[in-house]
Amino acid sequence: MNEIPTPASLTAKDFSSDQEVRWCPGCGDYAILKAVQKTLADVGAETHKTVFISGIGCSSRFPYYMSTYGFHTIHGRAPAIATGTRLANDDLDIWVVTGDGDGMSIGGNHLFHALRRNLDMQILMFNNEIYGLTKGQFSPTSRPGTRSPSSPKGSEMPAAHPCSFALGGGAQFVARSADTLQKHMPEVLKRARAYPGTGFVELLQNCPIYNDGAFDEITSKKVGADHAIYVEHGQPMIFGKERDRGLRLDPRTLTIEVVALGEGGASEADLLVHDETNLTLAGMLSRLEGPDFPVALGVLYCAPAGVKSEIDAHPVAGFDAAAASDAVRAMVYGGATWTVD
Ligand SMILES: Cc1ncc(C[n+]2csc(CCOP(=O)(O)OP(=O)(O)O)c2C)c(N)n1
Ligand code: SF4
Ligand SMILES: [Mg+2]
Repeated sequence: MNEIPTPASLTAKDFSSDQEVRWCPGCGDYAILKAVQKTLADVGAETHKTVFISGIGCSSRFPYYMSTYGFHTIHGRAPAIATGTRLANDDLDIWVVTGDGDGMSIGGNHLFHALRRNLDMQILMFNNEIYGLTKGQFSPTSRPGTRSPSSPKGSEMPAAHPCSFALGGGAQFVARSADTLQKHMPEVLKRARAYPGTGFVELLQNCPIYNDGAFDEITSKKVGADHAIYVEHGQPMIFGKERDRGLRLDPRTLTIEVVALGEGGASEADLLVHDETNLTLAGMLSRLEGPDFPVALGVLYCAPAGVKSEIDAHPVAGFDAAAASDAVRAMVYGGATWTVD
């Protein structure tokens, strides 16, 4: 049991638990853990008012390493537990941690409906494009051709895109960052936390054991600027180490194209300007990928605040959260339990 420090003194370290971290050396999960702990300290979060709820996977071990409340639940079901938690306690800051397998395979249906409901919580999807915990099988987000124990000749399936999936489910806040982006990630996480609904964040995460280097081009200090575009509301879409390329909309085909800036090329005035309230634009950005396009990082979509959650819009008549939690407590401690030694 960890001590509960007073909020005024909380640092990133105070959000770290006393549990031994069991991720492999070099796993991107460490960097995400660090960024989340920093985010919570920065925003003045309180350990006893924060809960991390996960499914199953390497990523889903996350709650053990936080000195907050936590549930390590069952495969793909974290959104259901988080929904119940939200209904029972309006005061908690709720974070769901899921993986590309947990959230997009077995938990796809649950995740989809959680996004539709838009209850106030953050959902972080650690996307390493592989099933890490079960020794490296290809996942729904694995790129075609991925060789793995379950696809020895290379996966033939098209890759699913978590941010596109989230937008399709009606998510009101959708963003993307990556494990090594220690300045970018906390800012994105803060935006998700501040959003008064479900903040969905895809975090590109390196698995050095089973899918090493999947995002090297995007996160590399040397070439990352050529393979990623950091979108910012109200700013023209420029990228490249020399900031010499941009994204332009071809109005005839309604597609995004990469253009060179400067002499003989396009000018800044020709470029798309990011509008994070534009759902159509967010959909296009969510699908950009290499080698022809940079991957979009940042807040892709943030619906104008005031969109009501399903619960706000359709309150459950007569729902009594206290009575419901008493009933659950009575069931859990009601006799048919056992002790595991
Ligand atoms: C009902 C059920 N089916 C299958 C499994 C096996 N299983 C455990 S974790 C996992 C996939 C995890 O992948 P992901 O969510 O991407 O997490 P990662 O380990 O990559 O972080 C699977 C298939 C399980 N534990 N329970
Ligand atoms: S298998 Fe991959 S995702 Fe899992 S802990 Fe090891 S490096 Fe991280
Ligand atoms: Mg995974």
